[in-house]
Amino acid sequence: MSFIVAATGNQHKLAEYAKLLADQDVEIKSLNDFPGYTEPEENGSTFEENAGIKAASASIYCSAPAFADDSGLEVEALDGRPGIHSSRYAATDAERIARLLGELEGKENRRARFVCVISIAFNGEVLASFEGEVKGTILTEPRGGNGFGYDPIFQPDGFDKSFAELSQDEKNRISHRARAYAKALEFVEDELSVFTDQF
Ligand code: ITT
Repeated sequence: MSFIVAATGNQHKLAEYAKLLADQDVEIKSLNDFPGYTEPEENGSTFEENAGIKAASASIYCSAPAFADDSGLEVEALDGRPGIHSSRYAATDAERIARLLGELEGKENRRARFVCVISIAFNGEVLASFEGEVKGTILTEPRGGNGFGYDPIFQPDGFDKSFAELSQDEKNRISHRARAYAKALEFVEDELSVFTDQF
């Protein structure tokens, strides 16, 4: 296998993957290397379905093995919302955070988890999917300027800082994405070539 495509239009995710993959013997390309790609509609009803849709579509367009992640924040007191709708919850990160904090107002239970499912595909077929999670609590107001999305209001268990107060390296040690990635990496290194021999 000569390279793998990180199929995400989210530059923050891409930056996290670039860091995670830096030490590995796997060349990573991004969708920026394949101009003209139109992202597919994420019309699945689970993280896994949506990750598979994104990875399969990119693997066809790029004629290469591709991985994608679908991720989001599940809040207990909101019956798991925003979940797979995390990126569509409002127009901007600030508005998404404001909406979530508003919906949690007056609720005692602030438990939540970030979930990430990474799917790996080739020739339009999903070969494997891997899930990672990190549990924590939702803060009452945003803290910190690093990261993206809901990071400023999520405090992982065992830390007294929000995800946005951690450095990228610290977040990459414990995040849902890093945990899914660690499982996916084993597959990429040990088994992907079985499927991509002709690549
Ligand atoms: P791609 O589909 O192109 O990868 P996206 O941002 O639309 O980019 P998702 O559909 O997987 O990705 O939506 C994930 C959303 O969940 C993301 O936009 C954030 O709002 C939130 N999210 C996921 N991982 C996060 C993280 O590590 N930190 C903060 N928010 C995160």
